[in-house]
Amino acid sequence: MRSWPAPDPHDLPGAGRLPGRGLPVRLHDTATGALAAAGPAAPGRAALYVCGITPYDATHLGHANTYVAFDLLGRAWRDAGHDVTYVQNVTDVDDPLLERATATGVDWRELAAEQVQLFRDDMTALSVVPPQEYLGVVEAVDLVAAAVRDLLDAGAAYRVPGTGGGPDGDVYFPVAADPAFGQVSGLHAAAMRALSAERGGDPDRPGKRDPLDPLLWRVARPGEPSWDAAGLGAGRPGWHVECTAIALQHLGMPVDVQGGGSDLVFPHHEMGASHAQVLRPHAGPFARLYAHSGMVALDGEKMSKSRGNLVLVSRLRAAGEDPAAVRLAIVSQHWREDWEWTGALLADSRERLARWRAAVARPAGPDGAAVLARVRERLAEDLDAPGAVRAVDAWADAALAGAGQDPDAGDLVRRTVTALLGVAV
Ligand code: 5CA
Ligand code: ZN
Repeated sequence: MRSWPAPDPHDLPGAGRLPGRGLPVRLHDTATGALAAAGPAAPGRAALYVCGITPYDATHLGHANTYVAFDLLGRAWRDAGHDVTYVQNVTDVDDPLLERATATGVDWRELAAEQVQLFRDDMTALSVVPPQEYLGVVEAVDLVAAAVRDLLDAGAAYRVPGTGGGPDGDVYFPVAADPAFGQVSGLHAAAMRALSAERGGDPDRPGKRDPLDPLLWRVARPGEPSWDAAGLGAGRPGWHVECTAIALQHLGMPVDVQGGGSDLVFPHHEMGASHAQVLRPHAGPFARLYAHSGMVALDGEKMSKSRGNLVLVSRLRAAGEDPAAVRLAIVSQHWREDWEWTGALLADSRERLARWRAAVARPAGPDGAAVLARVRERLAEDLDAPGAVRAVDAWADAALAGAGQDPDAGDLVRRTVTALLGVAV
């Protein structure tokens, strides 16, 4: 699948475009609950997998928050001298997408194609650096089917009899097959079971060995899309194994960071990691670090497609909003915190952006190198973009008050903010 156009290389870090070099990045790891080094120790290749959208109701501010968060990571890595290999999927076949297509009388392929295009346009507008590999499940069915066959061959998959008139033979993954199961979320069984029911699992389905066992391959049902896969029969992939198969094929194991919103910790990232660890039993954990962004709320509730309380990036753009102000609103929040989208936040960001633009246009200001150093330091410490924003605020206030004699400061701060925060000033 086509991804989206990259920002102008001059607006990105790396390749000596900013003086000096960024610091090694530390991130909060969900699996350990502690800060840890993210990415290679010395400049090298950093492998990032971030779960992509299920293409309907794209792109709301919650989605945007997640992709901007991991874009900050990619930029900090580039600034530290790494080559970033970034892979992202599109869940273009899954129950909620099919349900929405049926409910609205649209072909599911058309719905997905139209929503993915909207997402591409929104990501481009938000200056998000595109993944090198952007893959839909439809394109990856063979890959996923091969992973499911491998699990069956390894004795780490089993078939379940049909229930409620459904066909026999849906394939499930026994969570007991992975000795490290539970390591990503660290949750107890009762919490796992509740989340499984809430987030696409089927803990009450009879015939499973463990209520938590997730679906790997769903045997074809009338009216549902299906693919004929050797050894599996007609059907379609389960959700978690899709991301595992794509990540293993395009990044290998371990990936440096597996990312997504915090609603993916369990079951999605727990199951995805277990699939990979069983498929490659001697390759260590699936990811060296699991990173999860906070949830964005609207009117006191998590922004979600099921609640319908959405603010769409495309609507803001259509209303004439500067995407740089939207991105600044996002980066002024800490990526791991839950936060609330409000009109006041956007208005503040608009005002802040205007102030920054006026400040960098001044003929002189306080030392720009100190701002670059402070922004790098804040980003390296668990992507503290709000700390970086405060540093730029302080500099801009001083510059606008006429302080400082550095004639290069405006240009350096403009390049710092554009390259590291991805906010075009
Ligand atoms: N296709 C799957 C991942 S393989 C999926 O979760 N798609 S999604 O469209 O539902 O979400 C895409 C990304 O946005 C996920 O990382 C999810 O955690 C994140 N996300 C969804 N809602 C919010 C929200 N309200 N706030 C922050 N992030 C969110
Ligand atoms: Zn995923």
